[in-house]
Amino acid sequence: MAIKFRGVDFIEFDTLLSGEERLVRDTTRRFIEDNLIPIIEECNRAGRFPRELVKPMAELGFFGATIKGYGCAEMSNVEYGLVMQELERGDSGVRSFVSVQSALVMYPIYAFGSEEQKQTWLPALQKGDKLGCFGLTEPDFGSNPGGMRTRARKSGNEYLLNGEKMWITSGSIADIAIVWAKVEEEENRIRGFLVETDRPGFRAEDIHGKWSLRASVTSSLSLQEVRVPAANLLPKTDALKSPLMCLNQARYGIAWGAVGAAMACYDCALQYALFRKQFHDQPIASHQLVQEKLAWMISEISKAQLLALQVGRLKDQGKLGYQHVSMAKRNNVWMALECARMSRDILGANGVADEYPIFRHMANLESVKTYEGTHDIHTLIIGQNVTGMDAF
Ligand code: TGC
Ligand code: FAD
Repeated sequence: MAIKFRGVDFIEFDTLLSGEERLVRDTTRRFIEDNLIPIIEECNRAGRFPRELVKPMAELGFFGATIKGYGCAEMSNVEYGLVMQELERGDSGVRSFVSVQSALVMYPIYAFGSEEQKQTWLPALQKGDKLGCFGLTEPDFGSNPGGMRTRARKSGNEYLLNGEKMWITSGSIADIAIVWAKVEEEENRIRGFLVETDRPGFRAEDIHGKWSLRASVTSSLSLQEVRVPAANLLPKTDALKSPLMCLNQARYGIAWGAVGAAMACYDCALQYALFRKQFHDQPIASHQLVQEKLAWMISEISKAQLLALQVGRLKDQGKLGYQHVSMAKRNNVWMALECARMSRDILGANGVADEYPIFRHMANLESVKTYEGTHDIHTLIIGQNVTGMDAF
């Protein structure tokens, strides 16, 4: 049974959006319907990133969409959020790719880079001519990136970088890596570096055997005496706060993206329940317990839409705190994962087959729950904000 996505709007959410916002959302939805949905199950089976979509996505302005100038689309944050929602309705791995390129590579260059660095990299990254990755996590430091071991040592007019990064999205396909390292000459203060991936001593190796985000490239990075010019230091980076500021951008996109994954699962489960008959020749949608699941999902999706929109409006007004982003990422990813599990249940045995998108979304969302700050780390960020007490 072919299931087409019809959008999910129980509470007239669309009336809260401007015409321009709806246009951006609908354009992205069509792009995903026409270009990603037909190939995503094959990509997922093969563990293949659909690289052929990079250029078309660049042309639609998805990369660095909220950046002013440098050829970027200059979308509002709400428009960008709606793009992320539609991308993740297709697949979390493709949304991840765009998140990394935009929020974790272009944003730090824009926010912390010199004018020369911006001119060199932003237009090329926007066009998809160059791809980027973001190296913060290390084998022994995930939730606690402040403990990182990667070091930069000044040597004349260069820095020498040494260290290992782990679980890096787009690592082996990147032309440029944003690498976070402690600078020995600055009392081990964390700074960001632009590292061209063809420099001697830089190696990226893919992590295989993932059950999740199979359409996304995930790699480990090794840096051994990698020399970069001093001009590759991102000059305005200053301690752990700088990479955490990048994470806010990406977490914001995930809060919207998760709504898209939940919508995909709910819509598929609803259509299936209306069509599948069990007992007395009645559709399973007529049973109370199935309706309870559908009612839970549509309620939670509606609340998550409102949370994402409010966070987006605050961001557009310059009033967003990182605790707000944590709440939206934590709630919406949890909600999406619960929707995926309930939807899988409604499909019975068919729920485990990749003829339907649900299991893929469910497996993807397990990573989304972990990366960009685990669910529990966001609990602690919110807890710290409301109590003033650090429980990390
Ligand atoms: P802590 O002492 O709390 O904070 C250090 C300074 O930073 C400030 N701060 C933030 N600033 C901006 N945005 C945030 N989100 C911030 N969180 C904290 C803080 O106020 C402080 O400022 P100041 O002026 O007092 O110095 O730092 P901590 O070492 O105790 O760590 C706090 C903690 C645990 C919340 C943080 O380390 C954390 O968020 N850990 C999670 C790590 C994480 O999310 N890693 C993600 C890696 S990238 C990734 O997963 C990409 S996935 C691909 C995709 O997106 O699709
Ligand atoms: P850990 O930090 O070891 O946590 C393990 C468990 O312990 C979790 O349940 C956690 O919540 C819990 N825990 C940890 N500390 C505490 C505490 N103080 N109190 C209570 N519970 C705690 N990183 C990048 O830098 N760049 C990327 O592009 C990137 N892409 C990724 C792509 C994928 C597919 C995945 C899976 C991860 C990616 N990551 C990336 C890494 C990701 O950010 C980390 O996995 C994440 O931050 C968690 O770190 P960890 O896996 O080391 O888990």
